[in-house]
Amino acid sequence: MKSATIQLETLTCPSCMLKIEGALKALEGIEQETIKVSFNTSKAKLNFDEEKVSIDKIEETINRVGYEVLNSKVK
Ligand SMILES: [Cu+2]
Repeated sequence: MKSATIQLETLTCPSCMLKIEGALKALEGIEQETIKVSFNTSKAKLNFDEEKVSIDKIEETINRVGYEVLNSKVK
Protein backbone atom coordinates (compact mmCIF):
# COMPACT_ATOMS: atom_id res chain seq x y z
CA MET A 1 0.00 0.00 0.00
CA LYS A 2 1.28 3.45 -0.95
CA SER A 3 0.31 6.78 0.50
CA ALA A 4 -0.19 9.76 -1.82
CA THR A 5 -0.37 13.48 -1.13
CA ILE A 6 -1.66 15.32 -4.16
CA GLN A 7 -1.39 19.08 -4.47
CA LEU A 8 -4.30 20.39 -6.50
CA GLU A 9 -4.89 23.76 -8.06
CA THR A 10 -6.64 26.09 -5.60
CA LEU A 11 -10.15 24.85 -4.95
CA THR A 12 -12.66 27.65 -5.13
CA CYS A 13 -15.60 26.13 -3.31
CA PRO A 14 -16.43 23.09 -1.17
CA SER A 15 -18.37 21.40 -3.96
CA CYS A 16 -15.08 20.98 -5.87
CA MET A 17 -13.90 18.92 -2.93
CA LEU A 18 -16.95 16.65 -3.08
CA LYS A 19 -16.61 16.22 -6.83
CA ILE A 20 -12.98 15.11 -6.50
CA GLU A 21 -13.76 12.84 -3.54
CA GLY A 22 -16.57 11.22 -5.51
CA ALA A 23 -14.35 10.59 -8.52
CA LEU A 24 -11.61 9.08 -6.36
CA LYS A 25 -14.07 6.86 -4.51
CA ALA A 26 -15.20 5.39 -7.81
CA LEU A 27 -11.65 4.32 -8.66
CA GLU A 28 -10.61 0.76 -7.93
CA GLY A 29 -7.48 0.29 -5.83
CA ILE A 30 -7.95 3.30 -3.57
CA GLU A 31 -8.64 2.71 0.11
CA GLN A 32 -11.92 4.60 0.35
CA GLU A 33 -11.75 5.43 4.05
CA THR A 34 -8.35 7.11 3.61
CA ILE A 35 -9.53 9.63 1.00
CA LYS A 36 -9.33 13.14 2.36
CA VAL A 37 -9.64 16.23 0.23
CA SER A 38 -8.86 19.40 2.12
CA PHE A 39 -10.49 22.59 0.93
CA ASN A 40 -8.15 24.86 2.93
CA THR A 41 -4.89 23.43 1.59
CA SER A 42 -6.24 22.16 -1.78
CA LYS A 43 -4.67 18.80 -1.12
CA ALA A 44 -5.93 15.27 -1.56
CA LYS A 45 -4.56 12.47 0.57
CA LEU A 46 -5.22 8.79 0.13
CA ASN A 47 -3.74 5.32 0.31
CA PHE A 48 -3.77 3.14 -2.77
CA ASP A 49 -2.75 -0.31 -3.90
CA GLU A 50 -0.05 0.14 -6.52
CA GLU A 51 -0.90 -3.21 -8.07
CA LYS A 52 -4.41 -2.05 -8.90
CA VAL A 53 -4.01 1.62 -9.69
CA SER A 54 -1.16 4.01 -10.49
CA ILE A 55 -0.60 7.59 -9.41
CA ASP A 56 -0.88 8.53 -13.09
CA LYS A 57 -4.33 7.01 -13.23
CA ILE A 58 -5.33 8.85 -10.05
CA GLU A 59 -4.10 12.17 -11.46
CA GLU A 60 -5.89 11.48 -14.73
CA THR A 61 -9.13 10.88 -12.83
CA ILE A 62 -8.80 14.24 -11.08
CA ASN A 63 -8.08 15.92 -14.43
CA ARG A 64 -11.10 14.27 -15.96
CA VAL A 65 -13.48 15.91 -13.46
CA GLY A 66 -11.89 19.25 -14.29
CA TYR A 67 -9.07 19.92 -11.84
CA GLU A 68 -5.37 20.33 -12.30
CA VAL A 69 -2.78 18.43 -10.26
CA LEU A 70 0.26 20.55 -9.45
CA ASN A 71 2.32 17.73 -7.98
CA SER A 72 2.03 14.42 -6.19
CA LYS A 73 4.14 12.80 -3.54
CA VAL A 74 4.00 9.04 -3.13
CA LYS A 75 5.55 7.22 -0.22
CU1 LIG B 1 -16.24 24.36 -6.57
